[in-house]
Amino acid sequence: MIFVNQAGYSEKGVKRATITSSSRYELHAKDGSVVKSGEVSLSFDENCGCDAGLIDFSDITVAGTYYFTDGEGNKSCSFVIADDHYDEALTAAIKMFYYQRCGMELEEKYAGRFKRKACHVCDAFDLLNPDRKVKMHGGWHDAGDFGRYVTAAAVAVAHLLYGFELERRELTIDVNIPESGGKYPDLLAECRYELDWMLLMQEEDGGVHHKCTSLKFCDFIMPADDDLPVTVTPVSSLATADFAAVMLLAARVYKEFDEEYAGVLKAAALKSWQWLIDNPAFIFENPKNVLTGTYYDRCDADERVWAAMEVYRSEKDEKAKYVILDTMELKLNMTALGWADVGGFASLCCLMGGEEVFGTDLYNRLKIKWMDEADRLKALSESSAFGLTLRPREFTWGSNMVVLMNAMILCYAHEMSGDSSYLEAAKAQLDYIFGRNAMDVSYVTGIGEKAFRDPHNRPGIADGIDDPIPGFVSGGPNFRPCDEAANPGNMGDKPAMCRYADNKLSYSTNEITIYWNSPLVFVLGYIKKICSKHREA
Ligand code: 9MR
Ligand code: 9MR
Ligand code: ZN
Repeated sequence: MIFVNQAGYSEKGVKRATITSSSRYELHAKDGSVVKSGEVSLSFDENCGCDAGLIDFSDITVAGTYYFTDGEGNKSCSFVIADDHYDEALTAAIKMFYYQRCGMELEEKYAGRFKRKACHVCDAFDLLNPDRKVKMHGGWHDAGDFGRYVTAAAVAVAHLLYGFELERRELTIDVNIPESGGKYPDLLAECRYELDWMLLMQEEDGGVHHKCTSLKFCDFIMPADDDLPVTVTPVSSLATADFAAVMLLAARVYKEFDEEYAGVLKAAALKSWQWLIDNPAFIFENPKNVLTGTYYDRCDADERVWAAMEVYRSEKDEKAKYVILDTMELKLNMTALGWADVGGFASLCCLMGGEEVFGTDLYNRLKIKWMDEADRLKALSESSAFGLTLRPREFTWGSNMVVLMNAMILCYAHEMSGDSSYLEAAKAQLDYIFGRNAMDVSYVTGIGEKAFRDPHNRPGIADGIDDPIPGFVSGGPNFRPCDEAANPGNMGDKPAMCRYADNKLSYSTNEITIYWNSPLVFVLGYIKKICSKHREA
C-alpha cells in the first residue's frame, strides 16, 4: 500500500508518501503514464506495526493529478500537485465553526443543504440555585454533543486568534457567513460569536462558569429538537483564567476593527483577573447529577500563568509578572496547546509579544523550552516513515489534536528560527492528517478521495443527508478506545495508528470538536503564508 496526502502537494515543495508491504513503486500521471519509479528500503514502524518506507518525489513539480502503484499493483488514492491545494481545506476548516453555531438558524444561503433551525434559545438555570435564570444563548456547540464548555472554547478561540495575529493575510478570507463583508474579517466575526457567549458565562464578581449543558447528553436529534433544560455549572478557576487570557488576546486583535468591543473584552478580562487574585483554585468536577463532558483538569497553574502573561502584555502589571515567575518554578509544560494544559499559549503570548515587552530573561527561557520541544518533535518526524511526531502511547482520545498541536509548535519554531526543517516536519503532520497514514483516510470531511464520512456529530447523524458536513476534523485513532462502536475487543490487536473506526457511534475515535479544527486552521494558514512568501521571493 502507498499512503499519500489526499489534499495534495505544492509544486516546488518537499513531497513524500509512505509505502508498506512492497518496496517498489511507480508514480503515474492521470493518464496512467509513469513519471517516476523506484525502490525504497523499509523498516519496522511501531505506530503501524509493520514495515514502512519513505518515497520522496519532490522532483516532480508539474501541476496535475497523480497516483501511485506499488509492486503488488495496489493503487494509492489520487492527489494533486498544485500551489493552491490547501485552499479548499482552509476555507472548510474555518466554515466548520459556523456549522457549530448554537442559538441561530443556519440559513440555506450560508449552510446550503445543511441548513437547520435555531436551537437552545431559552435561558439556562443555575445549578446551585435552580430558581435563578441565567441569560444564555449563542456560542458554538462544543462537539458532536450540544454542550458549551468554557475551557474548550477558550482554547479553540486562542488557536484561531494567535493564528490571526501571525497569519493575518491568509486568514482574512470570505467563507460565506451572515457577517461576510462587514466590519471584521470573517474569522473574527466567527470568533465574536463565541466570545459574546463567553461573556454571558461570567458572573458579576468576575468568576466564570465552567460549562453550560443539559444534565445528560440528548439523543441523536437535530439541535432544534433538543428541549432538555440547560444548566450553568459552578464557577471554576480553570474557566476563569482561560477566560481572562483569551479576552485580552481578543481585545488586542479586535482593537483596530472595533475599539468599543475591544474595551468590553478587556474590562471583562481584568475583572476575571481580579477574581483569580482573590480566589484560590476552584477545580471543576462534575456534580453528581451532571453527566455531560467534564473537561476535568486538576491543576490550574498553567491557566493562571497564561492569564498572567496576557495581563502583563496588556497592562505591564507587576503582580502578573510575579505570578509568571512564581509559576514557572513549577516546571509546567510550556508548549502544550490543548484544553487541559495551556502553558503553550502563555509561551506564544510571550514569544509573539517579544523580549522588549517581557524582558530578555523570560523570553529566552521560553524560547529555549519551545525550541527543545520542536527539536524533539522534528527528530521523531524525521525518523518516521509517516513523518509523524507521535509514539504509540500518544494516540490518546483526540490524537489528531496532538498531531496538530505538534505542527503548531513546529510552525512557530520555524517562525523564530527560519530553519526550513521545522516547516517540513510541520507539513508532514498535515500529510498524516490528510491521508498519509495506515488507515489510508483523510481525517477532514469532504477533503480527499477517501475522507472519513461518519463523524460522531448529532446534526450530521440526524439530518438525513448521506454526506457529512465538510471541513470537520476527526478525533482520530485512540489507543484505548472506549465506546461500543469502536469495538475495543477487536481493536486491542490493532497497532496504535489503526485503532480508529469511521463510525458515527464511535465517539472515542471519530467525534469532532471545535478545538480539533482550530489548530488545523492555524497550521494551514501558516503553511500557506510561508509558501506564498517563497513564491513571491
Ligand atoms: O455523544 C456523546 C459525546 O459527545 C461524548 O464525547 C461522549 C463521552 O462523554 O459521550 C457521548 O454520549 C454517549 C454517552 O456518553 C453514553 N451513552 C451513549 C451516548 C451516545 O453515544
Ligand atoms: O477531548 C476530550 C478528550 O481529551 C477526553 O479524553 C474525553 C474524555 O474525557 O473528552 C473529550 O472531550 C469531549 C467532551 O467531554 C464532551 N464533548 C465532546 C468532547 C470530544 O469528544
Ligand atoms: Zn444549540
